[in-house]
Amino acid sequence: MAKVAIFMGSVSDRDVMAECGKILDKLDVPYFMTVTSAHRTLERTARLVSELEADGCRVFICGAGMAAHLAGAVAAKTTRPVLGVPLAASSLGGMDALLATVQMPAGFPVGTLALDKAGARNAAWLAAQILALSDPDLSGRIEAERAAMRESVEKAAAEMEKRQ
Ligand code: RP5
Repeated sequence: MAKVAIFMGSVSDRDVMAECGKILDKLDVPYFMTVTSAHRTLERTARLVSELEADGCRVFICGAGMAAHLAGAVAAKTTRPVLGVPLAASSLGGMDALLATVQMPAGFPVGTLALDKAGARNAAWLAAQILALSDPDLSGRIEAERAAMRESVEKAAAEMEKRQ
């Protein structure tokens, strides 16, 4: 059963949003990933949110570029947390998607992450942290991954300092 939904506005967003899935795989969090658009398939987007909610999905991650309304449209349909990943898909370099995603009206928040792959990865981490509030095993896996990151920085630092 998917605990997290990963939506993207176009198949052209797939390579960036796949980064989300990689982190959730690493943390053993079940997810459902698909393409659905706020503009091109609005009814499908609304239906997916209702169906996934009914099946137990707890966090929605939405990546979109240009006039990025996907996360906002999902936030309009659910009171569960919605995380938005703005994507650089136009000659405006992602500023268009960033503003469209972050500037939600009061009462319909979209937790907006960084642009592109950095945001896709952190959306997965944040979704996992939200789920971990009621899942001590997942909390432990997140702690273990953080310990591994800490160790890798300490190892790199020790090697760099040794060469001086
Ligand atoms: C957005 O428009 C999508 O999320 C994508 O980032 C961008 C361009 O979509 P395509 O024209 O490549 O399908 O809706």
